[in-house]
Amino acid sequence: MPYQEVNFDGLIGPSHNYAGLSLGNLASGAHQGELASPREAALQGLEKMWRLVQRGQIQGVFPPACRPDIDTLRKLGFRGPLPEMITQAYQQAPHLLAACYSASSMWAANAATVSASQDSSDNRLHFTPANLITTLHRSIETQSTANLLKRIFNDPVHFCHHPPLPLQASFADEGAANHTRLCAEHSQPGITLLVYGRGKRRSTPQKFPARQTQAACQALMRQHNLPPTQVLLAQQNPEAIDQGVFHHDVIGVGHRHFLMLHEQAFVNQRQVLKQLQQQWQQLNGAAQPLIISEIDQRTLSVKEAVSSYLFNSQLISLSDQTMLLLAPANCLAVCQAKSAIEALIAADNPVSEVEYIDLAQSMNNGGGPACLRLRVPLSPSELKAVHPHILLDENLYRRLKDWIKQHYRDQLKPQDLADPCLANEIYTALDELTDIIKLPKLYPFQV
Ligand code: SUG
Repeated sequence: MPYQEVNFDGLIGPSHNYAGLSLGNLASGAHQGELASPREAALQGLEKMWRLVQRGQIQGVFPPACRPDIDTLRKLGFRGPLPEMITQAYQQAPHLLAACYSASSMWAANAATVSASQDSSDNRLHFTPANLITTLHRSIETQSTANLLKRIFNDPVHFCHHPPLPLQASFADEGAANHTRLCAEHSQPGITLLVYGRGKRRSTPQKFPARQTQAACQALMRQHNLPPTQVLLAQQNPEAIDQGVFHHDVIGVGHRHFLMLHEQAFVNQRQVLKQLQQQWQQLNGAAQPLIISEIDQRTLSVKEAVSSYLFNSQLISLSDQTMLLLAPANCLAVCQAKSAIEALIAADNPVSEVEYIDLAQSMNNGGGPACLRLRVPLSPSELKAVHPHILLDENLYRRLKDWIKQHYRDQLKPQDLADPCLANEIYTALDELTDIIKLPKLYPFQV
């Protein structure tokens, strides 16, 4: 079996709801307070994973983080047995209760930055869990993500786990959503493109936070022992951030020798892409060109890119030279996005096919297909070292589907978080999940 890029998707947790927690993520703000369906959300996410298995991909499942996060509720000063803490939090600070209940670990693209063993000087795969310090609800994912990654990639011969970057604003880090690995083949060394929104330069967004910093990207590059000639740092266009591009993966996606992005993705974009081509040439010679498809503002405005989430599609290798675009169904409702996809398929590039996928529940919180997955490039022996029971096959797919149907509520609104029964329902569900995926004592309530 050759080297491959394996997607690990966050299984959408039973507390999925619309709490409007993410400033600068337009969908999160627009759907605040609406009725969510955790069951539908989890089934949509699972169907996406299963579709990729059916298309010949290896697909992993990350279990959700434990919610509510009792430890954080305690740190915030709520006391007593859990039902009491929940009541106090709901009465005094419902936004804090919502943060402690958020199912945001589903967006696995923000779980960590991952570097391939071919890119690192010690030939191991490197993981740094993202500190996600820009928002409270996401910052509380880091510790459980770090534990989970160590359980799943549990072999020091192949995998190296770093601590999260310092919990300080100048090291704000949102993981792989701002990271693209470009390579001729997965078995070859690649170029690491790291994108930040806040650096030394003056240009910063005016309305919304820049969630990734230049200093964080530099630290990741050092941690992962990446040769500087194979790394390129680029700054996100602050005007795009102010229009809702809170992560780079909302405006660009790359896979192997193909990069697709909006013309307004970066500051000094022409220069960045020139530099990228030079580094690519130095690494790969002329045998395999890097193909860059830049979509201009007239074809698709930044606003339309954000509403359709076209650039949050996944690119999947179908063969050496052809790729599938797994696009959010929202693209069908934005005619400029649909036309851009048709033009992309007709043009001279590896994208040969599109499939649309309905992820409406996650999309309403600003999470498209690419947000839900963490890409891990794995050699055959590295793949063998991965905890096998989270790799999706028909049996696991069916068991997870039944598990979701049995345990998830069909409807959840932010007020329902005050219901003390919800926490117990979730713990019962998660306890059973750890049996299914054979990860005993994963959650704090189990130890
Ligand atoms: O961090 N939404 C997530 C969406 C993350 C998308 N990921 C990538 N682009 N890779 C976020 O903004 C909303 C939760 C709420 O409002 O309830 C939220 O956290």
